[in-house]
Amino acid sequence: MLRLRTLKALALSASLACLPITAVQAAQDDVTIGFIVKKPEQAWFINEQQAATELGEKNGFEVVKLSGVDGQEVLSAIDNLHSQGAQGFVICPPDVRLGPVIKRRAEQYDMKVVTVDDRFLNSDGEPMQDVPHLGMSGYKIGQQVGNAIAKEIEARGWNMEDVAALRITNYELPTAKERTDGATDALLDAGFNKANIFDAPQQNTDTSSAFAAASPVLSKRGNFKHWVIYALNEESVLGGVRASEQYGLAPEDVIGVGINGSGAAFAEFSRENPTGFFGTVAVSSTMHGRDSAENLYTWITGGDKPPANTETAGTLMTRDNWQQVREELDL
Ligand code: FCA
Repeated sequence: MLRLRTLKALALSASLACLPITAVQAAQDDVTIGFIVKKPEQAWFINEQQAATELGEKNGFEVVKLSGVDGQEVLSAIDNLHSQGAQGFVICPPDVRLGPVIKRRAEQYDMKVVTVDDRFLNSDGEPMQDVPHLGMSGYKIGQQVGNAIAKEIEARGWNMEDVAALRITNYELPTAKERTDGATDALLDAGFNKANIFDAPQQNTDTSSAFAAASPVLSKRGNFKHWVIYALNEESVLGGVRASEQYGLAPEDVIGVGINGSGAAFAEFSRENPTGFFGTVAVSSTMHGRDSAENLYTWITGGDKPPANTETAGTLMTRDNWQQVREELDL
């Protein structure tokens, strides 16, 4: 690999004569960064890593894609990056409370670190302001979810008072809480009955943990005919929708709205018949992957430290417009 990189550097320097000074310096720096994600099998994270890799190919730096499903795997991923000569990494951590440990390990190796999606917490449970972060504006995107659900309740002519909400929660993760809080507030503002909101706390941020959390809640509240479902992401809403199907609810009695706009949603919208998964607030995972990697690369090559917190916005994607939104968001 080293030889390949040297060749790449030579080829680059041969074609650098006409580029501005900064580009010349950056290319000669021979930069390698890591991109560590908590759920490497999920389409959202695959796309982020892919976008970072493509940016690296374009700008002449190397991106090493790594999995960090728990603290131990993250620490060995950092060791691995150090042995490859990496100068820093982007990470979506498996547990935000690992922030101080991850930062310390990075500092030992003189590596720079930025977070994407899930922001590190310090030992007081506060966001670590000194680690640059890029992620969703959780509360606002949550409100979009709540508004989309309220609008669809109206479109279906349901009586708001008789509708139950399956709120799949993950209060360990601040961005998750912000998202479900935003959705709840928007629903309450639209006249939803607070007493009809039932919590299904999930242990993780994936479909199977949401399914496991949702099933008992549905069985316990069998008196409701109409259900709405929301959670921190579409993978979890899909878990809730699958549980509603297993419980015997018809798709027309369920309105699930997720967040992300990744391959999981595309697969659902591509099914021949509509399911209870009505929509998702799509955010560009391409942009998250690309911009976080670019921020880090700029910082490593002598540019400014990225801002403490960059918040991104979303667009509602449904069965009707998903292909168009997908294109707009470069997904
Ligand atoms: C969290 C969720 C992901 C995605 C990301 C932006 O990490 O688990 O599904 O929504 O935030």
